[in-house]
Amino acid sequence: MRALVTGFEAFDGAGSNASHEAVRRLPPRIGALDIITALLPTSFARAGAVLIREIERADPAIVLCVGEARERTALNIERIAINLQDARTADNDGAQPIDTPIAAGAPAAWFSTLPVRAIHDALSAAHLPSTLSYSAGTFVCNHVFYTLMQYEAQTHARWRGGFLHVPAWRIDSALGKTATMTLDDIVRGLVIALKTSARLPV
Ligand code: PCA
Repeated sequence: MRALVTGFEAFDGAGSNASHEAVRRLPPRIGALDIITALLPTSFARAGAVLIREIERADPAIVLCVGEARERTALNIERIAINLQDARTADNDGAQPIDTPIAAGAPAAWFSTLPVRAIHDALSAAHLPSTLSYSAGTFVCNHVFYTLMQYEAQTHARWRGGFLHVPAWRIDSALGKTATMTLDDIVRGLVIALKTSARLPV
């Protein structure tokens, strides 16, 4: 059984992205689960196509997309992706869509198909800060999450997918943000989320 786990490029002037740093530290194998990782561009125009190409290549049972939410202080298990782009800053291509749908005429929202409650419970049992989140924002992460879930529905996929936002992991003086979790704990959280999704013992 394979899991595809994606992180994002740094964006908005930051030197790194906690999602990429955590994803690239995952072991190649977790129990019976082979871990395949990929880096997505922080780009409204390009990220979705890269994600779909990686899914087709990996033929996974689980797809977990991971992004950084600097202002958040816990692992945020995203429940719902919405059909809206409303960027407060430009993406890495300089694009800044405001008040536009991701896919005109498509459903307003899609739910994660990962076992979000079980992941939350498993993270809490491991004493990691975790919350069920009802908004992945309206920037590139939500765009990728929506694209993932719409692709799953349209292709009647056998895999299950979802999105997790992680906090920033180190003080970035240019942005004035303070890390609230260590990178080791973020990686530990991803491993627990993947084990729970694959129904492996945590
Ligand atoms: N976070 C951004 C996009 C890339 C990332 O890591 C977001 O929350 O939309």
